[in-house]
Amino acid sequence: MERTLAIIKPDAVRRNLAGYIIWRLGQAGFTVTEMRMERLARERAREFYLVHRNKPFYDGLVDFISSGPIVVMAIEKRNAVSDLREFIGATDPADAACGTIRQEIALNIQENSMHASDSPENAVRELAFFFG
Ligand code: 3AN
Repeated sequence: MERTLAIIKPDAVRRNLAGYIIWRLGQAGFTVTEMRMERLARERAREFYLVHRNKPFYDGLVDFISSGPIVVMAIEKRNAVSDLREFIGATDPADAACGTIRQEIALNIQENSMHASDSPENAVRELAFFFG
């Protein structure tokens, strides 16, 4: 079993899609072992996305992720990291494969509905960030 971090982003929570996403996760064989709704303070958001601090979209990303409640989840499955990345789809919903969450519900490259850790190392770091 592998663990990873998933976040339902503000655009999806705002549109009342959190329950649907959690249901889809269960159907796809992911187990949610911890879950919490919270609103990220800007400083926490800056820290979470620190790897992107030099990107042109950094400030917009921090504003967006702290703009409303998010749902943070610890997810468990065999190959959880890569399987969850596949489940959510490409960053830009225009490029996301059919049947992925982002293809189905994301609004644009920024408001893209879900986050998932992109490597086992980042999963460990991000799980510690939210769940200690
Ligand atoms: P992913 O979430 O697919 O791992 P990253 O790590 O490249 O994508 O980017 C982190 C987040 O930054 C994305 N989920 C998205 O919200 C935002 N982002 C990435 N690229 C852009 C962009 N070109 N314009 C605006 N926001 C972006």
